[in-house]
Amino acid sequence: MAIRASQIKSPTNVGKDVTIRGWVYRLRRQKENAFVLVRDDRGGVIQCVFPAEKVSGLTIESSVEVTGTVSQDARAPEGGYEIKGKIINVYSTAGTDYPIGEFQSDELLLDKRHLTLRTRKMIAMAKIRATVLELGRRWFVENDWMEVTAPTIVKGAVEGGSTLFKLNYFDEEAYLSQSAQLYLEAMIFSLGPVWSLTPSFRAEKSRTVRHLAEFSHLEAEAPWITLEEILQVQEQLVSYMIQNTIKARAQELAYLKRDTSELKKVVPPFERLPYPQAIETLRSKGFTITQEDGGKREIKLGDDLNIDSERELTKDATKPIFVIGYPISVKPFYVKEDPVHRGVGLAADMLAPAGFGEITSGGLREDDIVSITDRIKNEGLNPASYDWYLDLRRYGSVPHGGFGLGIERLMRWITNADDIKDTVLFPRTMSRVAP
Ligand code: NSS
Repeated sequence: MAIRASQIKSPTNVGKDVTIRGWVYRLRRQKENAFVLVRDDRGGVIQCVFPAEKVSGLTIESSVEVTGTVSQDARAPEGGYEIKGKIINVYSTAGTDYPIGEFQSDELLLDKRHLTLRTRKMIAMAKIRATVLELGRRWFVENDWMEVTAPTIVKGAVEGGSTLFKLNYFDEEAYLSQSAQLYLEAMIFSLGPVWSLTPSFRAEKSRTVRHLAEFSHLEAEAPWITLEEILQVQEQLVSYMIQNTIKARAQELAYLKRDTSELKKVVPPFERLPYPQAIETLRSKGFTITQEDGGKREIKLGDDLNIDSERELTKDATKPIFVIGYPISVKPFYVKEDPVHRGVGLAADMLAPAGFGEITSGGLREDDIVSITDRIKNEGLNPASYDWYLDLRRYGSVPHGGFGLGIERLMRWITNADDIKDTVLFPRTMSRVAP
């Protein structure tokens, strides 16, 4: 039976015959011998040595099955083991024009993403991503949150109309979901604390290193929860995901040259920074924002935070910071207004340290039928489209809340990736919907 490279590299295998299946990753021919690096189906690589004439027609990325004897040789790359090849079966000889080599433009790598997935960088990313997702699920399971699935074809906006993707749904107008939140809100009445991992879609018209048109959205919602409890869930969840990822994926993070010593510090509690204090800090640093007419002015109370202000607030932080109590004017219709401090939203965003920016957003939901109907109208949305959602306020409304976490935003921070596109296998952006 074929085994993987990592299973082969052990002193106990020396002298034994093994079979490995994979793809030709590198090929170096010398006069007598050829050194064939085979990559197995989980990205492990081992050198196989053959008499040169035995592999004369072999090409990079051909699929092969190699049988041979394991030997230890300090000169062998990838850990000092190699296979002295006896038999090579070629499943399929790859064309000699395999487009991915050592030096390619980022654009070409994205155009050929289906092949770029075979690079070590993408294999490392994919493994870290799988671990991050596994840990997110595990945290919720261990803490008694129930997994649910919400639809991604919907009738209404959650996060504003401007980023909605329209869809012709059997001649009816529908949209791709921006967030599962409204559906999770419906579920808490009979299922208690729930969570979901679904794709969310945003027609983001700006090209940035932290926006995708389709992203993996981890969302949670619970009845009778306080804002402080929502923050605690988030800091525990994020710390758990990070601490266990850096343990489980130390090798892959090292490959990506991610120094994890900073990430080791990410443990609860995270700082809670009241929004007015955040603005005050920015003002004390003379922070300005660009107005619509291109002019600059000093940031003031009432302004939303953008990536630049988030970077300024977190540049010296080692842990994420929660900014709490944003003005409701900059937050969506569903955010609950503080009954004591009018105009203040009972909502918080988690900002990752060192300028990675917002990775979660959440808070309490407006649970009063009159207030939420007004807020829907004020946002220019049609309450009729939200009638089912308003039922949740008509029949046994409860204080409740939750949050959403962008998996790729978290991944970008964990892996220190320059661009969010690096954290997803097939990225979707304003300028890219293929492959
Ligand atoms: O728009 S959010 O800030 N909030 C919501 O969608 C809530 N309805 C979630 C909830 O409470 N259930 O998005 C939440 C997070 C945000 O903090 C980012 O981490 C991520 O989703 N996000 C994105 N990631 C990548 N690309 C884009 N375009 C994007 N938009 C949001």
